[in-house]
Amino acid sequence: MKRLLLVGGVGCGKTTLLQRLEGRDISYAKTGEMYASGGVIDTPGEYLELPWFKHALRLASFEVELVVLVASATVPEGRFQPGFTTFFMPPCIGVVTKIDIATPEQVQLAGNHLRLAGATEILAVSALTGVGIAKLTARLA
Ligand SMILES: Nc1nc2c(ncn2[C@@H]2O[C@H](COP(=O)(O)OP(=O)(O)OP(=O)(O)O)[C@@H](O)[C@H]2O)c(=O)[nH]1
Ligand SMILES: [Mg+2]
Repeated sequence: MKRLLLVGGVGCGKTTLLQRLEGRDISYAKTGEMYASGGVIDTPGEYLELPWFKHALRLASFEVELVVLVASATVPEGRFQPGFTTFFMPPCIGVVTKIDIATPEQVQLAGNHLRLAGATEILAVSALTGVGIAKLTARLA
């Protein structure tokens, strides 16, 4: 798997997605600080949501090959500013999570927010059921 930086709002599903990508058991654990697992850097949602943490995301992005913007399909408002990806040097893709509990319209809306943020491609997954994970894994290989 490529070296990744996972970025997204609080509770959008970054850590659960990482557990799924690594084939580990799914268990909820609030992320309290930025940490690396294998080649993947997982970040607390607060790093995106609280302005004074944002520089830490940019610094971390220098360590990775790909930034993954993660958005929950259940959150109707965008968590990323338009053009947010200009903040990063590596390419940025978008992943819509929690599609198992969302309508197709919600999935579409979350994907639109990610596109507006600058994600060049969007994949939709459920980290809980595994839907879409094979395609994402192939993209990240
Ligand atoms: N139904 C459903 N729930 C999910 C999915 N992914 C995550 N969740 C749930 O969403 C909640 C938050 O998931 P986390 O993976 O901890 O979210 P996070 O983005 O790492 O959150 P922070 O660490 O706070 O930034 C947990 O209760 C997960 O079980 C999914 O694909 N489907
Ligand atoms: Mg987390």
